[in-house]
Amino acid sequence: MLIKRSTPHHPTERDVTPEAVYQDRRLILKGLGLGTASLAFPAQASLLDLFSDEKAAPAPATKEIHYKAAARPEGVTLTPLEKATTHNNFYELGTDKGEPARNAHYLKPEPWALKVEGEVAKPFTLDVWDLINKTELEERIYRLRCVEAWSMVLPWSGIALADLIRRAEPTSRAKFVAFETLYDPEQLPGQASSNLGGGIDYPYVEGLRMDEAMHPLSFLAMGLYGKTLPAQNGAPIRLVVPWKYGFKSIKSIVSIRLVEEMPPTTWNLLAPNEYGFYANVNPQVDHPRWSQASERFIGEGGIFGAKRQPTLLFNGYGDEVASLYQGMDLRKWY
Ligand SMILES: Nc1nc2c(c(=O)[nH]1)N[C@H]1C(S)=C(S)[C@@H](COP(=O)(O)O)O[C@H]1N2
Ligand SMILES: [Mo]
Repeated sequence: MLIKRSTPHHPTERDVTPEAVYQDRRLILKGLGLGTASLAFPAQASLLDLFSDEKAAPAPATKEIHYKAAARPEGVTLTPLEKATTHNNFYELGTDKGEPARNAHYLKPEPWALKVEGEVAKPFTLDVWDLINKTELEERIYRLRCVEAWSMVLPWSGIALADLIRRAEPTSRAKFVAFETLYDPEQLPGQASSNLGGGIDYPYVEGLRMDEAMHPLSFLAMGLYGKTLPAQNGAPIRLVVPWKYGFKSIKSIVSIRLVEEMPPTTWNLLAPNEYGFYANVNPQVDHPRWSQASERFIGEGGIFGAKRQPTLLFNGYGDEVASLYQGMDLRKWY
């Protein structure tokens, strides 16, 4: 269902997806009635949202993939597939958590061309389905921490980002990597509607410093739970950078461009004081409008019952990645 929201706006990630507010509104609406309550909440979160059917998600159309399964780490609870595919941020398919699943059918991930270009000796265009069908993908169990203070742990399959970049032979001028999501409003209707897509200037873009991109943890995922990615999770290929806030993990990528200068990134463009280029998970650096000290783990059950746990520096991957930021003031380079 396409819901009309009142005015175009420049959201911040939490403004348009306020789970806590959503719950509060329900309670307040019961007590106060619609008219008064509507003034108290962000205009873009229409009251109609309250009555949308969160369960109407079509089954994701995915295929079996060939991958080397990872050992399931002991004492780690995985987020169920059902949660990972119905609680999404993919604003091109809608800004509410349930909308990407409901609008997933718009995106046609097959065929899919991905370019690796820019400051490289050997630029190439890849058919992502070739990669999926002809490679044994590797499975990685990664924590993903959203800037909105919820987290998931999921088994992704794919390849190291560095593998793909190396094939293009970066030149010495390559200092950063710029990523771009597909721009096609027919497949990603939020790109054509500020009501649906949150008024972001699309295509969604992201970036990493070269050493971050080449780090063995940086991963291009083409599978989730042993099947190709559901559209709402960024089919057919998306980034997963597990030590950074989720917004760095750009979905449905069509271009990976090696560049000399730090590239623009979507959330930094929208609200530079709230979202930096680095976006390393850090419990000591709060978002200007909320604490990052703890998070809700999305496991069984809904987000409201979700277990609160402390946020870990670099999302728990500090042993592997802290050296990348030696000597940098992480309060300044948030
Ligand atoms: N193209 C694109 N990529 C995106 C987003 C988006 O809106 N558009 N949202 C980001 C955010 S904020 C998060 S938390 C993760 C969520 O990934 P998931 O839905 O697979 O959990 O995707 C990221 N990648
Ligand atoms: Mo996020």
